[in-house]
Amino acid sequence: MLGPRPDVAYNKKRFLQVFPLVVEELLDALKAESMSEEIVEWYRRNLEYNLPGAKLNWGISLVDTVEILRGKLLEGEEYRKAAILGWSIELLQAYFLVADDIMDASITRHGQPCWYHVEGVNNIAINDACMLESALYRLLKRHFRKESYYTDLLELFLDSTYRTEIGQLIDLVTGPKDRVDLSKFSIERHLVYKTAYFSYLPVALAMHFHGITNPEQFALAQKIIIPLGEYFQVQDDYLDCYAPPEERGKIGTDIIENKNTWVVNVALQHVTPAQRKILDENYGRKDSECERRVKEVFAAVDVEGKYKAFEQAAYERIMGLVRTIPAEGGELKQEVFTAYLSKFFRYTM
Ligand code: GPP
Ligand code: MG
Ligand code: MG
Ligand code: MG
Repeated sequence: MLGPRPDVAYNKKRFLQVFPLVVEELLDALKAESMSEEIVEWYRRNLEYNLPGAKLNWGISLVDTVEILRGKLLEGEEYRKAAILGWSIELLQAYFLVADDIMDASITRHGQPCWYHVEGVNNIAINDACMLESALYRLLKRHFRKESYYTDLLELFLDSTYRTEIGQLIDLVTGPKDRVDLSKFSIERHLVYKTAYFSYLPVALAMHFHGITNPEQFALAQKIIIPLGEYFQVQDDYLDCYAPPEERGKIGTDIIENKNTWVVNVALQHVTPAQRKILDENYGRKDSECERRVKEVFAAVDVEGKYKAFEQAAYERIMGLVRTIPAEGGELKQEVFTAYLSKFFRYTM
C-alpha cells in the first residue's frame, strides 16, 4: 500500500518545475531550424500564455497514476519523463481550449483574456492552437520513440483527439449561434464524445508508462472512466451557469451561445409550457436580460437541486464500478480511480 500521497500544492509545484524544460526544448527545435527571434518568441508566448495557468489536473493525474501503480514516488529522470507525458496531455487540452474559445466566442480563460482576444493575436490563435497540438507529438517523438509502447501513446492521443472533435462538432451543430431550436437538444452521446474519451487519456497513458499491456485492463479502466468523464462535463456545464466567473477564471457563455448543455436539457425535461415558451424566446440570444430570464426558469425548476442529486448518483455509480477492481493483487488499483475522481469531484469553481 502506498503511503500518504504528496499534497496537492507540492504535486503542482514539481509538475510546474518541468514546464520550463518543455518550453526550452520546443524552442530549441525551432532555433535549430534557424527561425528568427520574432518567431521563436511568438511560440514562447503562445506556450507560456496558454499552459501554466491551467488547473493542470489532467497532466498531474497522469503522474499520480504512475506513482500509484508503481507503489512509490517517482524521482529524477523518471519523474521528468512522466511529467513530460503529462505536459503532452496539457498541450492537447490547451490546443482544444484555444480553439474552443474562438468557436464559443468566450471572453476569459484561466483568469485572463482568451488568447484570441490578446492584442495582435486574433486569427493567428487558430495557427497557435494547431502548434500546441503539434508540439505534443514533438515531445513524444523525442522522449518515447524508443519505447515499445510508442505507437500505443500515439494512437491514444490521436483517437481521443478524433473523438473530442466529434463531440465538438455535435456541440456546434446542435447549438448553432444563429438558429435556436431547443427541440434539437439531447445530451448522452454528446457528453461521452466531448469529454469522456479525453478523460481516459491520463490513466491509459500512465498504464502504458507503467508497463501494463493486457487489453482487458485497459477495457476495465475505460469502463470506469467513461461515467467519470461524463460527470466532469456535466459539472463543467453546471459551473458555466452557476459558478462565480472571478473564481472560475472564465465567464460562462453557454446560455448566450445556445449551447446544448446538461443544464438546459434538465430544465427542458421539467418546464411547464409557459416556462418552455420563455426558454424558446430567450435562450441563445446575445442579451444579458434574456440570459437572466433563462436563469430564472432554471431556478424555478430547481436545476441546482437536480444537479446535486445527479452528482450524488454519479459518485455512487462510479464508486460501484471502482469496487469491481480486486482490492489486492491486480494490475490496476482502486486508488488510481479514487485519486482521479477526488481531483475533479465537487469543484466549486
Ligand atoms: C469542452 O467544452 C471543450 C472541449 C472538449 C474542447 C473541444 C475543442 C476542440 C477543438 C475539439 P466547453 O466549451 O464547455 O469547455 P469550456 O467550458 O472550458 O469552454
Ligand atoms: Mg467553451
Ligand atoms: Mg465548447
Ligand atoms: Mg463549458
